[in-house]
Amino acid sequence: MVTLFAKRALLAEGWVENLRLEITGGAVTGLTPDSAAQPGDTRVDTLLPALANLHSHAFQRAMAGMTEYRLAGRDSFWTWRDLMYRFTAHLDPEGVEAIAALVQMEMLEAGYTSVGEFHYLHHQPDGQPYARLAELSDRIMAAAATTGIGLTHLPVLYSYAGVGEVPLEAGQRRFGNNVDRFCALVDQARGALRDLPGDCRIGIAPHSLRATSPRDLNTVLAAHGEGPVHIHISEQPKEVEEVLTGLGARPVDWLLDNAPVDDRWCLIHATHMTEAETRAMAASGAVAGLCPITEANLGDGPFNGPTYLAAGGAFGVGSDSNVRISLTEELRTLEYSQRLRDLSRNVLVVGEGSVGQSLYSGAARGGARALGRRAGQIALGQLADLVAVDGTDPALCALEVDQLLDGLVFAASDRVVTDVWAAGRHQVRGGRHVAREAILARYRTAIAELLPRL
Ligand code: NGQ
Ligand code: ZN
Repeated sequence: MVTLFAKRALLAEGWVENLRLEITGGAVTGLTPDSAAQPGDTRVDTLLPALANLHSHAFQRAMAGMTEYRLAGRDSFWTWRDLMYRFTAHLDPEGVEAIAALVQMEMLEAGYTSVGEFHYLHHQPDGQPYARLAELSDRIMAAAATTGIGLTHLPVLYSYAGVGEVPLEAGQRRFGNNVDRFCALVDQARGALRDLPGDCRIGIAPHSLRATSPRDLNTVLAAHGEGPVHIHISEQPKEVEEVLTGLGARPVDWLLDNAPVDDRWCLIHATHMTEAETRAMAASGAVAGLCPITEANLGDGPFNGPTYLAAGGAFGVGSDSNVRISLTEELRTLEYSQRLRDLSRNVLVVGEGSVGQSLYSGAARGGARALGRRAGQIALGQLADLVAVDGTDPALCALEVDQLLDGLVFAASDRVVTDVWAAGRHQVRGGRHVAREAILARYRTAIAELLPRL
């Protein structure tokens, strides 16, 4: 058993002081507010439920900063995607693992304790499977074993280049599987997952309505009756047009009418929705997987937050392209996208209240649900997904306790994070990951080998 003592903590029922917390088998097994610290307790200042990072493509971390050069008249999400495809052609298994370990470490240091890895880089550059079909899933899991992050591994079904079963482009060959090979890959990955701690999970991710067909979608859903289901949806206007033309309805409308969307589901982006789609999605129980930094970086557009929250919709956040890993910035960018659109302030809260609290607690609960983790709040029986922040930091020290999350989201940087426990694994201490030097060294070596190939 591990014990912590926090000067203050945000429990499911609200803020408490002088909390002793016990962790057994990765879960919270004791909570005693108004106590005294005891010898052997790990002491922290302010303890919060840690967030899940519900959407990541780990490998894209290594191309951060390589796609911000304007080529006259032609830059868009789609030209970014071409550059990204070109980059993937040079990655080998060792590089994939080294990059994934780096980005998972950065996530932990930012205060995330789990990640939904939306994994579609499956095969060799020419499209041939590796000797072991799930080789690159193994590499993501090996990275998770190194970093201690709570992994929800989401192998991706990516079969087509567009609605109507358009054949894959050359740059997409590494992603491609038909349904049978996809199911074999998921089975292999599920086997490998047994070597990871028991909080790690597997789900499935039909990539998008562009990259799957209605029939294939049905088949994989029938074959995988439990666990998270993630899908990209309505990120770009051109995608909405393509689905409207090809399938006869807007993407969210089509999905809600043709798939059993419920609280197992996470709809990534869901940027371009009508009011009716927004309300219907909120009512479905699915989690909106919002990726505000990436959505800003790629020029996607703002989420329809006010309608969605008013309709009781669940949401969480993800770092997607991993161009930058920052939990505070992710949440702040989400709110600022709404303010800039609406020429307003304090948008993402229903009725009255703290925006920081609404964003942080909402993303904690929704993110955990999307990743199939029993987490999202500090309560008995929940996983010990915990983050400690330094309330004496200049960005926070002037604030009342009920303003702390506003300070965290709008005024602080991730440097205020001191300690992180992922299902009880104490992976960040004094703001640094416990294996930081080794992970960095391996990343630098992998990048040195990769750069001459680019
Ligand atoms: C992805 N990224 O899966 O990494 C996609 C690009 C695609 C975003 N949608 C690939 N942000 O859409 O086919
Ligand atoms: Zn994505």
